[in-house]
Amino acid sequence: MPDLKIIKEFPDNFTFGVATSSYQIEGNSFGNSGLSHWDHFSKIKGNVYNNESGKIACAHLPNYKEDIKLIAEAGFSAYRFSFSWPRILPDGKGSINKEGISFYDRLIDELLENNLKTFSTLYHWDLPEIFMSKGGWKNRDTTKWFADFTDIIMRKFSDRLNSIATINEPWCVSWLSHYLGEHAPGERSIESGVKTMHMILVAHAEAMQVIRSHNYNNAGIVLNKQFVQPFDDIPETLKVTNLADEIHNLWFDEAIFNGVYPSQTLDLFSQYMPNNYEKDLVKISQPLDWVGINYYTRSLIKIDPTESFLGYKSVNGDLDVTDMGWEVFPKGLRFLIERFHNKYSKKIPIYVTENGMASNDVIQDGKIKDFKRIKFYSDHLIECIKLLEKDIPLKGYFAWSLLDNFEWAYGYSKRFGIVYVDFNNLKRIPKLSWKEFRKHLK
Ligand code: GCO
Repeated sequence: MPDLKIIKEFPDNFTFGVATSSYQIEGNSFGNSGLSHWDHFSKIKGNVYNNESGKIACAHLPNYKEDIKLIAEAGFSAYRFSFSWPRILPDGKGSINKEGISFYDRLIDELLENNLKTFSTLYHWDLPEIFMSKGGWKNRDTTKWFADFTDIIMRKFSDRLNSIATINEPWCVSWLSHYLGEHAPGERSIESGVKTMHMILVAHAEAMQVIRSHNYNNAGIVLNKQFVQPFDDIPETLKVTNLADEIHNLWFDEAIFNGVYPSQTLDLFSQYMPNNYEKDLVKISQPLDWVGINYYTRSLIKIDPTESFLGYKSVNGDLDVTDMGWEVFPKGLRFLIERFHNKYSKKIPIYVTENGMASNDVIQDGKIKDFKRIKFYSDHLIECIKLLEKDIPLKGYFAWSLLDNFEWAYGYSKRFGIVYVDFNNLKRIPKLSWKEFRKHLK
């Protein structure tokens, strides 16, 4: 039987938490929220499984106390959540929705009362719908509006936030959403993809400047990393594997920590880059207090002549896959963090801000026996221990996710939670993985 005994090997000051995001759990129809571009995207047939949306999601708004109890009872010491921009500013800017402010006020107070550290994110993909007609993240003005939104968060909440992340997963916000078209706004254009690969980092920089103007000093960014390996060893494959590594990983690392973009990708992107992008790199590379790494899987990179722009596609090898079809490769987590640590800042604290798996969970005799998930967590935590043994400043680990929730284009068909949600009646039922965390965290 898999277990999470490994937890006992972590130092006492290591932070164990769970993560969620606003649009995936809150329920956008509650609390007078404005619409997000995900509300728009999910209305268009074919974008989201079963035409589902985040309208109700886990109805976290009316149930947040129960959800926080589940975090505290399992023994976690931190909760990673995000602020919904349209919930606070239904028109993206201008007048504030009091109910939105009141919700986060109560949420944060409830977390603190339960001795949970508040790890917040400013942007986990819920762009106010109203900005879509203005070009969304392609428009530099959006980065300024994001700075204004950041200022509101800082004024209202920063004294109660243990940690602030600017952007969650810039690769997903840009490439996945504007070139691959899989996420809102669903664009499939090279120009949009490239533009947003830069603009989202400008947004990060603008937000950081606002955060610093409030003398706040525990701020960072959350990067999703993909472990890429060549499908075969012909030179052309090695070349495109480096390109994939740059687009997924090094584009962001190099810009944020070295103030440059990696050359192979920049050559390919250059004709689409915004004017004077070099100037922005100065503020994009301002110092951070920590970095968050989200890790799920590896990809094998294979030459694909039908992909005329990049020339490759990602394929699976022969490893076990999760319900998302993603290969399980725990070593990749260690490799990516170690490489990051050696290449960039040796001192910057690192958090695993997301790690987890989807499985096709079912209730049997009132129980959800998600043994595969327990093993997944255990195998990845073993890699974290190895990092600590090398004195790498890994400070915490957040399981994705507290609840089964709105898994973006997959709707409610993919279950990532350590707590099962019955989407017919919104009842929460802790899975065995939740119980296993509780057993070893308490
Ligand atoms: C992410 C996403 C989550 C997803 C998770 C599983 O930050 O990648 O933030 O929202 O649900 O990654 O796909």
